[in-house]
Amino acid sequence: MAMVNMAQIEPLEDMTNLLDQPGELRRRGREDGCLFFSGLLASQKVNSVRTQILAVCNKHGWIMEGSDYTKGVANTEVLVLEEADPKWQAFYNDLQKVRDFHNLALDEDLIHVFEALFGESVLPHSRNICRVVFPNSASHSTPPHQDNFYIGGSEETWTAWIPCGDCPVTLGGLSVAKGSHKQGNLQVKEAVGPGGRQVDVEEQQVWVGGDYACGDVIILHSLAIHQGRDNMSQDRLRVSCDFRYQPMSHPIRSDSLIPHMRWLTWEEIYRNWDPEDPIKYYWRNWDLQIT
Ligand SMILES: O=C(O)CCC(=O)C(=O)O
Repeated sequence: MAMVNMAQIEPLEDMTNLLDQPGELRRRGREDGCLFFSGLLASQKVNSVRTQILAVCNKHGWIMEGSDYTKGVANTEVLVLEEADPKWQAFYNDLQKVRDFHNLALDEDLIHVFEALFGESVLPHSRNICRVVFPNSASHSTPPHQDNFYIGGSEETWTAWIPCGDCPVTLGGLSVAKGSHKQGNLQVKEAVGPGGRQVDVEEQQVWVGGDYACGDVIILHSLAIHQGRDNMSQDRLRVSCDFRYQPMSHPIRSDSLIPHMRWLTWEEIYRNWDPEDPIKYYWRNWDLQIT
């Protein structure tokens, strides 16, 4: 669905300085349900993942012919919407095999943020998500939702939303309803767009959002309402990742460790990776409470 109206939007406020003050970081996290970190990730690393994702887009004919694929200019003859479309499935299966996409979720600086927030060891879920949003797809933007509906397990699970490349407001990006996690689990109804469900948002809700630069990360509590902004660019693909994290001591629902969409197994995803790659099955020897 097209994004819901956001009457009040506060700009993204950088919380990097709170990483040395975990008490204050947790207080802000508890208060707002989201925290933004400017330039947390090395932009070269994120850009490399972006280039690899766009190479898969190019292979599937989503990039304007004759253009430099790394610019992400969409083939305007194609409009692929997530999930139902078999073209999305074919693309997504290739994408899930990209090793550096999964490796980005395990970035040390990202893990450090969650260690500071949780005050204990971090369990990164392996069900990593990538989204590629076409221009002229506003009717299918990600509707306002809470991740806990999809993830289950611990409510103390947080999502890191990472734009792969600069993501000005015109390209879409993520907006979070500030403090909305305090409302608890909300009633869902059917909606068009990724996930296929939405929650209602109060008219006077204050949102957080704005322009993102490559390397920026916003993290949000599993009950925080958030939505994808419409991609209003003329011709650019919006590329982003969603990775999830929780305290290691909390229970995790088993599907959070299964490849997103369940179209492939880990064996299929790992087939062409280095057999000794340490990020394969990184969670298997950990003592987890899998439910
Ligand atoms: O990137 C988007 O459009 C929304 C991502 C999101 O909300 C999610 O995966 O939970």
